[in-house]
Amino acid sequence: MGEMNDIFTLGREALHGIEQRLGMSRRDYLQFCATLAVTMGLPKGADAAVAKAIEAAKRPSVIWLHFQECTGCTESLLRAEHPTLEKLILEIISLDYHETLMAAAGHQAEAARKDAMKANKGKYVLVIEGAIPVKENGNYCKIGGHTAIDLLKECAADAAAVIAIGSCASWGGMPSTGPNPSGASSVAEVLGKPVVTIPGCPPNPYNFLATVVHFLTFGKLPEVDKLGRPKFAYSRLVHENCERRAHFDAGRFAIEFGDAGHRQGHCLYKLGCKGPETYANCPTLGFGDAGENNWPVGCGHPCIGCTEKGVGFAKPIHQLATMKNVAPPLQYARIVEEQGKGATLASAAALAALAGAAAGAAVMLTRNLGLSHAAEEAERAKSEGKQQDKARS
Ligand code: FSX
Ligand code: SF4
Ligand code: F3S
Repeated sequence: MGEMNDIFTLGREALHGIEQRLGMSRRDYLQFCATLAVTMGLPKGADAAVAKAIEAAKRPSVIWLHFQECTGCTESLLRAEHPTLEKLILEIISLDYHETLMAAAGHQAEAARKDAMKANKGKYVLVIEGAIPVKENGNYCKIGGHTAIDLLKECAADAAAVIAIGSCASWGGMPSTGPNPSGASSVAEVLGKPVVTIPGCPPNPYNFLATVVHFLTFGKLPEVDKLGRPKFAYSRLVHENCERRAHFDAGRFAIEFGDAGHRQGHCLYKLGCKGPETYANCPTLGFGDAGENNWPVGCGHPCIGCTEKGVGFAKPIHQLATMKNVAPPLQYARIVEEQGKGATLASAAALAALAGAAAGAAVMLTRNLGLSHAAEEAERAKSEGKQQDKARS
């Protein structure tokens, strides 16, 4: 009950204030905080800390720059229902510069950016959407007469935190697709230092929201992996949490779009699904608050690996994914571990035998999975031919 008490110790007045500010009921607000805390993988009770931080924190100033991209990142944020972007802008962050959403244009807009940077020097969060073209001295992307390279460097110099949102800003994304004529590069490459990245094309807005709220709650950005991705969102393969995984394990695959397997929700691996080599929380989080299954595989399309550098926009869409884990672990931890007993010779031998069998099985599995579409089709035609012959005789 400790955690329950925590969340209920939030002052009624504060909650009433939140009700007014965000236009959501107390219940919805607490639910929203709990969802964000769970998204971040925070321990029990953290929902209260999140709620208190949002309630009390001065809204951090956010400067949002657009470079080479499609604005899908912003669009996906606009589709986040809890809270709507409008509430997010006005109540959780102070979005002082955003080219798509601001009414100002031209010199007025430039002035707004400079003013926000000056007023919040060393404290603002800089969000970059889009890749930065570096070929021809950056001439492929200019805003207000400045190259994306210069704008990024200028705005990053006094930022408290830099977040690269979307795959374009995180690692080049779509604009960097070979032969990458403009030299589209990531934020980290241009700044020459690591930044937090929220890849995805577009990324899930909750991963961005959770990152900002983490900053608000704890005064620092969340723990990240080697590619700068928050671990709470990118530490599991899509394949690990996919609702079609049972079909994969049972060898039931869709072979082409619209076939019986596809209609029955079978695994999309043979259509090129990159879930087995892509780290993201899409299957567990879903998109657009439209209910469960609202993510690429849930809608019947293979994952293209949009969050994964070297996979999305790099590998052909229908190329088979590289399997990272083809076999289940050899051994699961016991629920109650016996103390003080080393492995006996017999158990070591049994384990070694198991390992051999598993390796063999893995090779077979990989071979089977590697059957080309054409070979599969030929096999199918052959068996159908045999059946027809049978029926005739
Ligand atoms: Fe588009 Fe964003 Fe893709 Fe890129 O999202 S959805 S091209 S990741 O930068 O606008
Ligand atoms: Fe899901 Fe794709 Fe893995 Fe199949 S291959 S289980 S569709 S993630
Ligand atoms: Fe992207 Fe794959 Fe998720 S395509 S949105 S990482 S399911």
